[in-house]
Amino acid sequence: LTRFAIAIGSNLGDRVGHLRHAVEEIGRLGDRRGVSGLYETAPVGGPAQGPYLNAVVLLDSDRPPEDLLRQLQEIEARHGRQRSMRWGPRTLDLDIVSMAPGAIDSDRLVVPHPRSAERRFVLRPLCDVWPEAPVVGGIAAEALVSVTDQKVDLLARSWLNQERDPGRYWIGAQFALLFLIGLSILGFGSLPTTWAWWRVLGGVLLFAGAIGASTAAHALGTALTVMPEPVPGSELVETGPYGLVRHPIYGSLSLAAIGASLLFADRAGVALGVLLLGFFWAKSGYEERRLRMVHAGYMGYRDRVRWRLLPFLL
Ligand code: A4P
Ligand code: MG
Repeated sequence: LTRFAIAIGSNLGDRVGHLRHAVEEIGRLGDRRGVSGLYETAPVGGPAQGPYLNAVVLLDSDRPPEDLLRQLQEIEARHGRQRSMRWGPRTLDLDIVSMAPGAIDSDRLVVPHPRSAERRFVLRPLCDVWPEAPVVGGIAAEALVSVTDQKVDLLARSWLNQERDPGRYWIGAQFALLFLIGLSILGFGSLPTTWAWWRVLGGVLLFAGAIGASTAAHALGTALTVMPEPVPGSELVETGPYGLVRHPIYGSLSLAAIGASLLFADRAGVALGVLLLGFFWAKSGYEERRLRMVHAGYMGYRDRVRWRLLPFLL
C-alpha cells in the first residue's frame, strides 16, 4: 500500500464545486485518509489569471502511480479541463505531489513533484494532512517555513459539505443581541423630554441607520439573506451602498441600535450596540471567507472598497 498526496486546484468556473467533486471521485481510487483545509491562493506563474482555490487529499492505494495519474487525468477531463497553455487558468488540476514509500521519475510522472517544495499553495494544505510528506530536499513542514513570499489564506477547515457550516449559530447570536437591545431600551429607556445634544445625535444616528439598512437591503435584492452563507448563484453586488462599505446592513443596524439607545437614554443599550458592532465585525469576517469561496472577484472588490462596516471609520 502506498500513501499519495494529491494537490487539487481550480481557478475557473464553480471552483469550490469542482474541488468538492474531485475529492469525492479521488476517494473512489483508494482509501481517503484526509482532506486539508480550503485555501485561496494568488496565482503562481503563467498569464494574469484569477485566484485559485487549493487543497490536498491523502489517498492510500495499491494502484501503480502511473495508473493513478491516468485516473486523475480522466477526472480532470470530466471537469472540462482544457490544456491550452502551460500554467494557464484551469477548471481542475490534480497533481501527485508526494508519495511514500518510494518515488518515481519517468517521462510521464515525477514524484515528489519537482516544483512543490517551493510552492506555498501546495505546502500549506499538505502540512494540514501530512507534515512529514517527502518533498524535494526534505519534508513538507521544513520546506514550508522557507517559502513565505506567496499569498495563501485559509478559508475553511472543513468544507466538503455545507451542512456542517456554523451559520445558524451566527444567526442565533445576532437575533439574541438585537432582542436584548430592544428589551433594554424598553426596560431602562425614557422618552426624550429635553433636547439634550446626545438625544439629538441618537435620533440622527437612528434615522441614518434605518435609511442605510433599507437602501442596502434593496440594493442586495435577491442576494439578501440573514445567513452568512451567500445565496447560491447570486452575483456579487458592488454598487450603491456596497461601493462605500462591504457590509452596509451590519454597519447601519449597529448605528441604528446605538442611536435608538441614545435617543431613549439607555446606557446599557449603547453598550450592547457597541457589542453588536463588534459582533458584526466578527460575522462579516467569517462571511467574507465564505464569499471568497464562491466569488473569485471578492479579493479585488475588497481592495477597491476598503471599509468593512462604516465608511471612513471601520
Ligand atoms: N506530470 C509529471 N509529474 C506529475 C505529477 N507528479 N503529477 C506530467 C501530475 N502530473 C505530472 O501536467 C503536465 C504533465 O505533467 C502531465 O501530462 C503529466 O504527465 P498538466 O496537468 O497537463 O499541466 P499543468 O498542470 O499546467 O503543468 P504543470 O507544469 O504540472 O503545472 P503546475 O506546475 O502544476 O502548475 N498557482 C496557484 N496559486 N495554484 C495552483 O494550483 N497551479 C499551477 C499549475 C500554476 N500556478 C498555480 C497553480
Ligand atoms: Mg497538473
